[in-house]
Amino acid sequence: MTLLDSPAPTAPDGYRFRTQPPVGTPASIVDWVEGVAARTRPDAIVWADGSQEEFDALAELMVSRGTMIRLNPEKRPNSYLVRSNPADVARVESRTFICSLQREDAGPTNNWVHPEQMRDTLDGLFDGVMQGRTMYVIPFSMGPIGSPLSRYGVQLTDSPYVVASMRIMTRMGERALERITETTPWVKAAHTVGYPLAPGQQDIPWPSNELKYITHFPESREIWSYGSAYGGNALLAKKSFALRIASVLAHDEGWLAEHMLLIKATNPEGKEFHLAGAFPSACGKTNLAMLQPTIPGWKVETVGDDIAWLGIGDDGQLRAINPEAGFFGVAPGTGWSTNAVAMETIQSDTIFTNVALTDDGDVWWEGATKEPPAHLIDWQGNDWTPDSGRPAAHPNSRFTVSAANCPSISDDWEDPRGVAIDAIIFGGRRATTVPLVVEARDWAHGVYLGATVSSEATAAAEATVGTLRRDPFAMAPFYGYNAADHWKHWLEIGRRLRAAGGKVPRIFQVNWFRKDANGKFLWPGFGENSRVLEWMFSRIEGQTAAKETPIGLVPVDGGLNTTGLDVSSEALAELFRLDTAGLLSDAEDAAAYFDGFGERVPAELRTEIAALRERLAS
Ligand code: O2Y
Ligand code: MN
Repeated sequence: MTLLDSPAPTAPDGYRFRTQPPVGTPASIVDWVEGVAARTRPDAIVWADGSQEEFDALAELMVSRGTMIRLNPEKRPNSYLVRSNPADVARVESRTFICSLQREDAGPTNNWVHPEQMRDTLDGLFDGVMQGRTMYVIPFSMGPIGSPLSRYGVQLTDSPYVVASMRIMTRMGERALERITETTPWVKAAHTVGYPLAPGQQDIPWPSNELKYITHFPESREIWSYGSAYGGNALLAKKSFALRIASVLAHDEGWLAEHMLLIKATNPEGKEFHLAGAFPSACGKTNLAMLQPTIPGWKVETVGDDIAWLGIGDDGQLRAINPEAGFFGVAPGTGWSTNAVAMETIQSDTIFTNVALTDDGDVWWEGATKEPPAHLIDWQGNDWTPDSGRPAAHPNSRFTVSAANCPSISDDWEDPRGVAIDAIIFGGRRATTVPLVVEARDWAHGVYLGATVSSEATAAAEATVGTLRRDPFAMAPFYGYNAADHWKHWLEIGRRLRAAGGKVPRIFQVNWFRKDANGKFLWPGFGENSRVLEWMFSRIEGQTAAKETPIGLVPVDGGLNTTGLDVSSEALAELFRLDTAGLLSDAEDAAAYFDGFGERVPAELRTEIAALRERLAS
């Protein structure tokens, strides 16, 4: 098929999708679209323009196919519920591949297949895979349109759900395409649900394939995804582009693509601080991104909830943008008492995936309210009551919503220059050993803290819940290259920041999840985490002394603001107790983890471990 004979797909209400490339579309894009169409043989091609009318027509189409349920407009205006195939509910790390020319360039955190071998496999899988379907062309910008820090991509997909989600998660369509000229670099991202339709074959609400491949070609900056329509597997702008491919671009071009939230905190005197924070999946990242401080006079606003691109600005400062335009947040656990900002954000204009449906056409999930409704339709479409003995919503069920809907969105969240970063934090989920907060001794120590992030697994990752895994920089599932080279890159960025003469961000480690001997959390978390932010910013301002310990700087006695806090002095002491044996064993575990990266581990990080062990031993 050529683009010129692409028929118009049927759309409800007489809406006419755009079936031809807009005038001025670079030939490189048209040629690529033609090439993929020739291989995948869709029935039609649609050039997504990103308009509200197009979104509404797609939603209508999906409602008519049973893919989407329109929620009660009085309860949840312009919002939809989607139920995925129960075998397609999360990112699949075991099926995610980095296909660099050299295995060592992918490193031990990644599945690796030689690009030629993977291309052979994909050739077979993509042959005719879009028959009976429409292929949508989605030009998109990661980052505010026109920002020098933004980058561009074009995703092809046969999933209207992906198109609708990409409209929320990115700046896509006409406004992005206008920015791509013949000389603009752009990333190729091809996606299929892997479920072609024979002539006359009835479609199903969530087409997907048991076999899945989420593949990345770092040298040619390409992404090919097969078999899943869910989240990170299918919305290729997010983890695949903004982290895996962007981490390679960033390494080559001298910036950072990180799995980090971005917030602005304002103190009672009106001074603003910007913070970037890396947290493994399911470590309270969205809650921190939307934190409501409990301490008087403080304000926290959201710049980004998941990904940050950071570079050294003309002013010598580390500056960051949120490359995304929306949130793809975990629903369970999000409630008025835990994250009221998120609850307000998703009152309208939201796509919910795999949550439960209430009898009055609204949505519910575990933690949305204290008491569950007496009856629901669960995420698989079955009747559910509180005594059903199973969750009503899938643990990895999601809301997809525009960041602009967020009441705590910061006025500078789309600043094309990025926000100037004052502090970087590395979080994890550790029941023991890791204190509530530690300030790094210097940049290299901070990089060590980043490289040794660890967390106990939860639902978003494919691991047994509770097992500990090292998750350097919270990037383990998202590296597009060898993680050890990333640590080296961070050390280099530190050197360049010092040379640039701007302020060098301070680095901190936090752990909200330490437990007592009875398994009870020692720290209340949520809004009370503002106390930890307050301590960090008073450190940056030089207003608070800190206590030197073998693992870094911690608050002096009374240094953390505990006024009005319901935490016993014993619990506070335990939150900062240095368990020397545990810390030594942790350092040994980190050294063994580094050994898996062989010679690529920067010497500075080996030195950090040796110095840490020495300090702990003495
Ligand atoms: O399961 C998925 O496909 C989504 S995973 C995800 C989504 C939003 C933000 N972060 C994550 C993550 O796993 O880090
Ligand atoms: Mn994430």
